[in-house]
Amino acid sequence: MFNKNFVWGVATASYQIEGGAHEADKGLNVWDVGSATKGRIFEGHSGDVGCDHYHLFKEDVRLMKELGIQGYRFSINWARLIPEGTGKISEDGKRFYLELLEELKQAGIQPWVTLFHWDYPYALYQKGGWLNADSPKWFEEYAGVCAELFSPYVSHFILINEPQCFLGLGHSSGEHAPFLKLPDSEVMRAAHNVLLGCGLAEKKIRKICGNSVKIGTAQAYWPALPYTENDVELAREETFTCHKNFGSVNYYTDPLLLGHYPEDVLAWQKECGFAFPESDMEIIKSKFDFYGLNTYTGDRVTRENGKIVYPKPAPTVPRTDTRWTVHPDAMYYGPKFIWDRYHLPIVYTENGVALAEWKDLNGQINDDSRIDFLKRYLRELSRAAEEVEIDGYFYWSLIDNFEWAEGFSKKFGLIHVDYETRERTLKKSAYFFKKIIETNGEEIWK
Ligand code: PNW
Repeated sequence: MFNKNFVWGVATASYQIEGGAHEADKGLNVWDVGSATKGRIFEGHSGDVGCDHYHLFKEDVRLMKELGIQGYRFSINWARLIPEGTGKISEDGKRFYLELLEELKQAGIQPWVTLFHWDYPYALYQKGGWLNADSPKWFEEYAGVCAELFSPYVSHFILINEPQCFLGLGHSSGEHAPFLKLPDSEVMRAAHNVLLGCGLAEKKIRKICGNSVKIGTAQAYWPALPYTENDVELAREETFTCHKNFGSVNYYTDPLLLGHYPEDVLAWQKECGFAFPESDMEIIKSKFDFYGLNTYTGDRVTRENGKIVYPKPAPTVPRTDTRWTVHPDAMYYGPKFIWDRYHLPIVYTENGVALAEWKDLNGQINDDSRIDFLKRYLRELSRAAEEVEIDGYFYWSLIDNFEWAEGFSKKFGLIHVDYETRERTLKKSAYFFKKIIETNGEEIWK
């Protein structure tokens, strides 16, 4: 059972859907520049036009309304609003987001606004990006502008999306823009600046908005899962172990919410010669209203000869089109581990599935596997909701879109897009999601 104020929503991100990369005085971001670089993105795709949401947002809001969507999570393209990243505000950027927010208001849809979903202003990147000691202040200024301009409309601000990805994939392994492969000590510095930026932004938004908005982040969360009830504690411990990489949630949310880095991260930082003044932790420590989780699956773990191991999933375990396993109990154990550690209401800011699908000869997308995925994952989530507070679920994504390094080849949407005509078509799963919303989740048991 989901609580009676549960929010059923859908999520998107600016670079993945907007297009309009060169409209008006918009500044470039690292993805605009990166995706122009051959060889990095599947078959040379780019988000230059994308779903053309920049021009078609009214239609997209109309479709959301038709589906009964209650919350819409989208992100602001920093360089569309502030072309140089700091300083002058673009009139066109401001107009675009205010029109979108007005449209959502008319449709009765709550806006959940992500400030940073990876499209970092190129002008700031050229000054060192997150490695520059001023970068936390740049982010604070931007957050302040968004709060001043948009807070009359906004119910929730999500400061950042998935530091695990834009630091781990963007600054360490080089798979995502800005395609850097920095030494660990430098990535730690960038991560620390991101955390300082979040701490400053949280305080800035509170100062401007008081309690009129709720604040959180969205974390990429891939929990370790047990095979049996006997392995639950092992899975919990493994979920919060960093293993000298940037992928865990507690690397970021222990500092933000508990006021200190995890022990194993501190040891790793020391080993790499990365240090910071202790007073930074006071800036970083924040008061969030909810804990946003993006979960697609998790990895099963067990112990062999006293050591934690990740056995290869059996070939019978279903895989999605991104090859991720279908492990619905990620939505049961995952939120329980987070609740026990942080005691904050949980919101699923993303969950969804990519399928290899296409319009059939009758012009329909009969994505029964997506419906099955929703049932399986939401059944586990409803089980967790009996034990811990879960306040919302945002399906990723409203619409097929630019899936980063995979270009348009991976389709997560409830809505299909013809990338030549930009025509939208509701998939079968969209109608199923509509019924889920109408019944506050009861539809998943049918
Ligand atoms: C999230 N992983 O990314 C992002 O927030 C979205 O922008 C994206 O489209 C969506 O999930 C689907 O991929 C992730 O491999 C990308 O661990 C990769 C991973 C996790 C999340």
